[in-house]
Amino acid sequence: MLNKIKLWKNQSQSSTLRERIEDIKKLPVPRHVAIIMDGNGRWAKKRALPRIAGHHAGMKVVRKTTKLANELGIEALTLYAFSTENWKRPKNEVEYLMKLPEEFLGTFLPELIEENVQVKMIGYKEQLPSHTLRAIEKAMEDTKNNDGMILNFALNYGSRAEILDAVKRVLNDCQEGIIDMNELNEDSFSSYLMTSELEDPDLLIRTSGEIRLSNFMLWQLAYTEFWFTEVLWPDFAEDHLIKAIEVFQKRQRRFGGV
Ligand code: V0D
Repeated sequence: MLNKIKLWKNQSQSSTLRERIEDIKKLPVPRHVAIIMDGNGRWAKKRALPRIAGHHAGMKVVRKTTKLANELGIEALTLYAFSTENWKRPKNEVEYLMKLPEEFLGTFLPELIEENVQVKMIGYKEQLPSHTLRAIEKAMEDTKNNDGMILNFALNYGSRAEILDAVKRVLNDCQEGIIDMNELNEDSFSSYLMTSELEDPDLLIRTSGEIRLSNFMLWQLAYTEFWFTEVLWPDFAEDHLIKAIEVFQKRQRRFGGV
């Protein structure tokens, strides 16, 4: 028995990525995966590079992750790209970050269209530089008829502010007689959040060894499985997303029966 287990383990470890992808696709995959892409600054520091070099490397990983998620049949991928807290960073770093959507889309939008991906965004658009917003809105427009994976960027997003705004709009709708207070429940409240068109995430991934939510999707993550890794975002590779989903599927097999 011990031998058998050992043999099986060895085989599984020597499986190619291709084989592991095919195995994952035989079982239900998480429909919505959310990722807190942390560790770009630390990655750069380790290499004595400026922080922006870490952000640029991280952007390339966004592309690779999108491609694999799409191939695995994941229906929605939400990426936390910029929080409402990130404005406190040095001005030149923020300016650089705000150019990344244009650079990303300038390079990859044709491929995303080709792959039937729909680009979406959650977060407060008002404070974004107009050049950033323009690029994102063009991408949303150019991909709005696609019906494949949703690639949802959380940009200038904060969850407590999102919930408070939802509460204010609910109160306003009550006052105006648009809804009755007694009709308000978890489902109808969800429709006031920025994620109204999305299902709640099934799996949350956070890189870089921090074990906290940092004001990300507090309402939406109530029943979500969490997977944390020490890996820094620019080092996040196919192998890590595959591992996270393998763990997710094992947990589902263990607890899904009830
Ligand atoms: C830096 C790691 C892609 C996290 C990934 C403005 C921090 C690379 C986008 C992007 C960022 C956003 C919207 C869109 C297309 C692409 C992005 C930001 C930061 C913040 F429609 N990467 N990326 N946006 N980084």
